[in-house]
Amino acid sequence: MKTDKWTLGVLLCLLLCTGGCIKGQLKSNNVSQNRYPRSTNDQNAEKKCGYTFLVPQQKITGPVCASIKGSDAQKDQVTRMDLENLKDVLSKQKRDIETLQVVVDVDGNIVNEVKLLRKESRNMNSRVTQLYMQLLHEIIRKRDNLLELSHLEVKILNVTAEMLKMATRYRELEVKYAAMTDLVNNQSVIISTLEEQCLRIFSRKDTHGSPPLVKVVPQHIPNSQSYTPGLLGGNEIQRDPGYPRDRESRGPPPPPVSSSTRSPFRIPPVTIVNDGPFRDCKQAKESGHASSGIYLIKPDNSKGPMQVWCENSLDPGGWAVIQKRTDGSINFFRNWENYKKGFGNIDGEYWLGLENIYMLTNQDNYKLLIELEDWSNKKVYAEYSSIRLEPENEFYKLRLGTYQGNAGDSMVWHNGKQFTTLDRDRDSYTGNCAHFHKGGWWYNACAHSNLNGVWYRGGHYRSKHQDGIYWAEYRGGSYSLKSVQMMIRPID
Ligand SMILES: [Ca+2]
Repeated sequence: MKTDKWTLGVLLCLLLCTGGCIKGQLKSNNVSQNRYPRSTNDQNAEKKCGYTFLVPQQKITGPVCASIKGSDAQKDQVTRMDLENLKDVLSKQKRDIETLQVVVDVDGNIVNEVKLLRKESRNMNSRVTQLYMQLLHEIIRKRDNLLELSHLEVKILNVTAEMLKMATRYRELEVKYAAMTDLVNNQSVIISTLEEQCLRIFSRKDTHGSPPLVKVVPQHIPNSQSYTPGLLGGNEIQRDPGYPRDRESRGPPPPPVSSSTRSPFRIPPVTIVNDGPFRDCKQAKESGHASSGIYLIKPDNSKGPMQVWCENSLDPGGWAVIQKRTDGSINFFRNWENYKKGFGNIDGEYWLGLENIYMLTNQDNYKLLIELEDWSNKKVYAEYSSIRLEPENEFYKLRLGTYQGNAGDSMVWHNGKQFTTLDRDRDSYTGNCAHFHKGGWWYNACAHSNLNGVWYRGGHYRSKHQDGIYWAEYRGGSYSLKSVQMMIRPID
């Protein structure tokens, strides 16, 4: 043992001499284990420590060998181990990284999916918002509709209530009307009685201060007052030999007319002839126009043409209608200017106009035919051999020739009289006859004929004045005719 200790002491001394400070603890039989590498920086070099080994003196008998190669190999061996360890660590970390990469990849996909989902979510949100707005809009609209509907319902209820009130009122009025009708009927009977008494007492006497009345018992009353269509042959006109024959009534008589409102005249289809203007209807007919209708007529010396209804259904045709009443559709209570220029419908009720009649009747010798029909569809006529009007400065004074016909002469009293309207009084009466008789006419004081009066339905009318369409010598002043027609034609 003493020899070994010595050997170790020598070795340590050599190490101190050649390698500096070796930190460590020397163990027996295991010197190379866990040596630290030599420090190379100066700081460590300054901290070199020194050891003093007290080595027992011994007697060296042989050569001493010192080797430092063993420690360098150990150092290299440590480095490789570290590398291996490091490699292991690295490989482990690499695996961890790969694992993490996989995780990251998976997470990336998830992120993308999340992004997509978020985008979809945003789209869905906007869509939901849009739908929500639409829903709100729809709700508002429905609410408005409901409000409107409720308003309408309220209105309907109000109207219904109003209708019920009106219906009740209507029933009340019906009752009142029935009572009034009874009263009127009773009064009519009384008035008729009184009229008859008056006629007997004051026949042909005019009352002072009121418009003169014409006699209501006509001279030319039909043979049978109670008219029966079957007995008298329908609506055929009673004629004398001079009466122009109705071409369409030749042959068997027409069936009795049941409707009292049927037009008394034939209603031809409205023909509008564009030829012309003609001098008059006679010239138009002679030019080949055989149908009745609206023609353009321009008399000599007239300023312009006028429209006239030319009636060709009566022999010999070529009649220019200057006045026509059929249904009360036209108001004839008009002023001077209206009567001067004319008014109404050419294919219905109309007045040709005083100026036009004046122009026509002064270009040639004309005759006048007046056709009358009562409410039993009986037709009569009055024809005058000539007709002419004087100019406006003479207030269209009427110049008539001699009468013939079966209606009675209710115009002779008006011959030589000027025309009177509600605004131009040229009659012989102290008042204005046009006011009392409700139309313009060649009034005397006042009228035996009033063909421009008020169209009353049914014949006998009740009015304060004699203002119906009457021909006194036919049905009297209190009977309003159903239809009348005044026509002129040049004398052949
Ligand atoms: Ca007068």
